[in-house]
Amino acid sequence: MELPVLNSLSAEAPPTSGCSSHSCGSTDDQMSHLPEHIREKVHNHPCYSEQAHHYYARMHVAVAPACNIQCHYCNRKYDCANESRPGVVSELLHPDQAVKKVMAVAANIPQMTVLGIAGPGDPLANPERTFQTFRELTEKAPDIKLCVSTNGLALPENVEELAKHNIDHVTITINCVDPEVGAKIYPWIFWKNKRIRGVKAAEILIQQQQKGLEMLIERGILVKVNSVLIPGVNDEHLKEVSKVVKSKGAFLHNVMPLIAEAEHGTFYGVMGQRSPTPEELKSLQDACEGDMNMMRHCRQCRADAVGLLGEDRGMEFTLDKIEEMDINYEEAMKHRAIVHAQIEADLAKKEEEARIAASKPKLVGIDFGNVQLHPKKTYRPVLMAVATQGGGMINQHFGHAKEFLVYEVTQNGVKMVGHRKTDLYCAGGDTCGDGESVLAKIIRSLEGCETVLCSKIGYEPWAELEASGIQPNGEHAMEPIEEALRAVYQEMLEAGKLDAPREQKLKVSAA
Ligand code: CLF
Ligand code: SF4
Repeated sequence: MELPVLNSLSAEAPPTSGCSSHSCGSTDDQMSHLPEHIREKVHNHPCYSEQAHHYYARMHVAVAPACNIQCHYCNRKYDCANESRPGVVSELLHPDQAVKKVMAVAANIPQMTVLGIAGPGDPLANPERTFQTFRELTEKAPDIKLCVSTNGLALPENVEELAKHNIDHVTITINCVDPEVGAKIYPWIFWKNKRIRGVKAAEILIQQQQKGLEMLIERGILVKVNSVLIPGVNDEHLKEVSKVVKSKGAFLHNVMPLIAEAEHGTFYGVMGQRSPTPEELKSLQDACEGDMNMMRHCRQCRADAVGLLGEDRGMEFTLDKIEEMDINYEEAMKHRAIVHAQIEADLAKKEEEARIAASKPKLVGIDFGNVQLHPKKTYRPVLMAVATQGGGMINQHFGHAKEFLVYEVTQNGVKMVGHRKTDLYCAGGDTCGDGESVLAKIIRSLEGCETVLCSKIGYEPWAELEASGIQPNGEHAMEPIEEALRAVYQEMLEAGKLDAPREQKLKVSAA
């Protein structure tokens, strides 16, 4: 059968449907407009709700070694780049080992709500192993949500089976809807026992992805679309992808930066294809946001990640350690239910406080106290970095942070826009062998941010940050992140710092 050309999908797209919020799950407010049945599905999923990612954890089990396509950004000795940062999967698991591991993690990390299968290959290219794992977990750990991430090639034939296992969340990696673009990303696919190359391969893959997406939506399964932003290949095209998947009812779009290093041995890495800058990523996410709910808190997890997004506790749960654990899952479930109820009570309290604050009359979106605002004036947005260990609080020492969350604060409110990974300052301080100190690298990673909030910071990094035009701030230790950021924005406003564009550019002086 001849396959339709899919590069004009948006012209034929049906009217848009689904959630109209710009950033689902970003704040209490953005969650509150969702219909109850959707809210129920996303409120404790750390990837589908930005708020939940501060409180709830996920884990992946690496049960799926094979893949049915080749992406130019993947080397299968490493984790699946759909859903992971490069790094060898520590242990490939059989389904029974995976089930044991999930129960051990869920008993020891009661905040764990979601089990995802995301590699190291494609879960649906390994359907027996994937579905055996889901089947056993549905029976033995019924309080855990199941999640899967796929390239979509084998999706249509597996949709029924996914629905049977009560899987509410599916991620499809869709990097293009135009086969000409696809041919630059996928050298081949394995389809009906044959290797197919070039535009034809991309055409089949796109058709399968779109068909799978439609079938999942028809069955009420929430779909998140991941796209890898590859500068010069699909950067402009991803706006079209966003429009198309939204028009079909996808819930969330997650545009992730390409990771391409020569040492990973990927085609792009070896060919010197560059990754996007944080500014390029944010600008594309902003452009797509008009059409779609955007995910901005993705950490490109390993295929065997364990813990809150951004942390990896996998080494606490290696097979030999699990063997020694004595797990009573009945008891663990009771404890998990208590912990979840506490988190929900805290979140409900925050939601109520936000609702009361929002109902108070004010000139603009945030409380500016006694500051007189010019009614027609727009005050500039400010990027602020935060060191946190979770719980939605500013609760991490600058020197202990392996990543900083980045928020954009405007007169209309606070929005998480990304994160920046760093080297650990306290573990180093010496040069990294390339003439640049760890501190200088951290400062460079914070480019664009005007302030960094943390629970504590030493004298040396304080001075270097200040000299580089980034204001360190330890005054809001142990405060909720959004409240603290609003307070800092208000201080800047009162000091008249938001009237003119930011003049100071980053000057990294620490060498
Ligand atoms: Fe895993 Fe993916 Fe499910 Fe989340 S991860 S299968 S939806 S449970 Fe989440 Fe990790 Fe980003 Fe994936 S932060 S890479 S989006
Ligand atoms: Fe690698 Fe995932 Fe692409 Fe398969 S789908 S080639 S595992 S990145």
